[in-house]
Amino acid sequence: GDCLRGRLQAKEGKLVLGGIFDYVTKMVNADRILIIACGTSWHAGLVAEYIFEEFCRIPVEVEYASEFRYRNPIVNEKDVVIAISQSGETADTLAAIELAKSKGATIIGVCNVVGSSIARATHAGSYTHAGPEIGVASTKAFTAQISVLTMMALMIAEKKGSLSESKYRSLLFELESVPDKVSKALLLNDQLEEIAKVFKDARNFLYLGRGFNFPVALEGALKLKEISYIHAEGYPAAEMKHGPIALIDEEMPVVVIATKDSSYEKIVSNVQEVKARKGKVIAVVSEGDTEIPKMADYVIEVPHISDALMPLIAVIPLQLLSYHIAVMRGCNVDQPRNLAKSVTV
Ligand code: F1P
Repeated sequence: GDCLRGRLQAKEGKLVLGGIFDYVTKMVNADRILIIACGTSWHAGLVAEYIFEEFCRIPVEVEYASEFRYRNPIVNEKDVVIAISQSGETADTLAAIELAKSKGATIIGVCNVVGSSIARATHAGSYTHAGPEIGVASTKAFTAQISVLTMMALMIAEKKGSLSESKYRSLLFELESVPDKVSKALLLNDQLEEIAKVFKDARNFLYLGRGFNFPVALEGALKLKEISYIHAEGYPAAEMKHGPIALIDEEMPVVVIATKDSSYEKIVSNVQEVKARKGKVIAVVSEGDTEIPKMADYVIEVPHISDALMPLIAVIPLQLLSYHIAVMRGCNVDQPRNLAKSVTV
């Protein structure tokens, strides 16, 4: 039927498929993948863009459903649309799905709530099974969405032959190490509470990241805005020189996601640029890094993992930082003002 069925699982080194199995060929042969979502789910979609293009070599576009639904987009029956939603009830995402469907696209859903409106509106897909989000702001849904989307990309890449067998296997192997690494990242809690004490009265924050970590910078900024009401902006670090650099002075905390990957040397120079303007750098680095810790004011070490999987780990300290700042400012982290769990209008 027209609902989400089954789920993806890594079992004995192979991906076992549920409901999206019927659509694998369609996904493998897609001219492009269009991702639609809102808020945190949109950030998970941006991570997925990088992952799908890297692993599957299929062009990907990511759009805010809230924008897509009101314009006249070019969509056709060769498009595969992935709709991402924690609640499965977001009205903008639902309307965007209906629009894409009316133009003949195949809709794959990534939802958390079983039997939700979005799940029912899609042709097939996968549930994230992250459990209920107690608070309004999405946290574990983000990591669950990225995990599912990564497995989808691996499945397509395997069928397409766009990844070498050894790369495919090593990524699957690394995916299995994620729960342990997330547990380790959660042990950073006390350190983040201390950093939160220093910055709880800041009026603005800047978040920077490159590559797979750029959407993490956006998500870190969104989490801070949503639950602590501090103005925050996320930027690709390379874009800093095109504008946001003007904001940096000794009053500006700059969270830099600077884990070891192919763009590491570039992010080192971004940190230098911030320090040269006396910004306060809070750096998220890979365990054992020695270069950035020499320059940063505060250093948060996370376990190392391949760059494509780093968003799953790097977002944890940013969520904890927002949480502690919000609590210290007396904000209700579970029910932030003006926000609804499901935005149904
Ligand atoms: C999208 C979203 C959430 C945000 C807030 C408002 O929801 O923007 O990311 O935290 O709850 O809605 P969803 O479509 O993922 O349920």
